Amino acid sequence: MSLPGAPTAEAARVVADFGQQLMLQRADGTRIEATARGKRRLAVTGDWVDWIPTGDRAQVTRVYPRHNVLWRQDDTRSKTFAANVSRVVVVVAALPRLNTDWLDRALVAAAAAGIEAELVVNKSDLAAEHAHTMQRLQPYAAMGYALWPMSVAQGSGLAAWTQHAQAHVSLLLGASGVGKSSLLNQLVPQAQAVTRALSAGVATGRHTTTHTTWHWLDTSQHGALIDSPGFQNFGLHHVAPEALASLMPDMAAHTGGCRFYNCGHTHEPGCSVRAALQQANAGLTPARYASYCSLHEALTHAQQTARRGG
Ligand SMILES: Nc1nc2c(ncn2[C@@H]2O[C@H](COP(=O)(O)OP(=O)(O)OP(=O)(O)O)[C@@H](O)[C@H]2O)c(=O)[nH]1
Ligand SMILES: [Mg+2]
Ligand SMILES: [Zn+2]
Repeated sequence: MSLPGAPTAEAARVVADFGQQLMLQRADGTRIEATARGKRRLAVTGDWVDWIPTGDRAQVTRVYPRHNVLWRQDDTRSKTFAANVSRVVVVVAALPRLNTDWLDRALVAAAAAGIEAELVVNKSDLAAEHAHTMQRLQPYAAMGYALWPMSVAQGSGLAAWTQHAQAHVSLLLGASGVGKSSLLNQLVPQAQAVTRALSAGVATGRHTTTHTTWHWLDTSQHGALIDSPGFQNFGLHHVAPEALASLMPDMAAHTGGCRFYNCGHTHEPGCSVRAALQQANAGLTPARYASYCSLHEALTHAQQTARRGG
């Protein structure tokens, strides 16, 4: 991957992010623990950084410009997931049940970051629930997202995705318990990521994975998987409501003919999106349109709150 402001030979890649502490991997493959202070704290998994030795540790002195960065932002907090990835792999599963509001937000965040997204649909061994989930995901396939049904536990459907993943730096993103770390362990057994039965996680309200970590898929170090902790609330306050329709492919397909150039597609007369809703084959489902409207309202509210100064 070529970089803007190409890193020097001594630059290192952040391969794990523990908050103040980072793990860096140098060009020769060796790893060194690093401390990030002040603004350097902004370094996250996937970043290229410059560093200086301080005893047997490193201190980050510079974070290189990023190709891309995925993050979420709510009222009070912003959370950066990872930088310089080539794919966001949204992992969903037969269980826990698919939350389409969460999914829509994840896909919008990826689009806003300019990163292609695809969906792994895990736990096909839970046949009835999986079939139902695949059915609910059909609109997403129709709007162009690749769906990868599989059972990580049983190994079915894994081979094709594994081959495809070799060419990418994939950020695994998903709710707690969908099987992100299980998938990582299948492809990179030496990762030995901790996984945990759903009931245990739900009962304690904790997520099994607590840090975002980078794992090479092979010794040639082309492809990588980035495992991340599951979470529930996907704030999108960094996305302007006016940009939202362009970040949802099934909405964007119909925005060209609106009467007003700044149509919000919620109530305006002469709206070509709402006209498309009346057509059976337009590819925009009432559920996705409702999702757009509720997101649009939430983002408008967030924008107004920010303008009023919080
Ligand atoms: N039935 C079934 N269970 C699976 C499959 N893949 C993973 N699991 C189970 O799902 C549970 C959660 O898996 P994890 O890999 O820990 O989930 P995670 O997405 O990493 O969760 P967090 O780290 O909390 O975000 C574990 O008990 C796994 O054994 C599958 O294909 N089928
Ligand atoms: Mg995990
Ligand atoms: Zn419109």
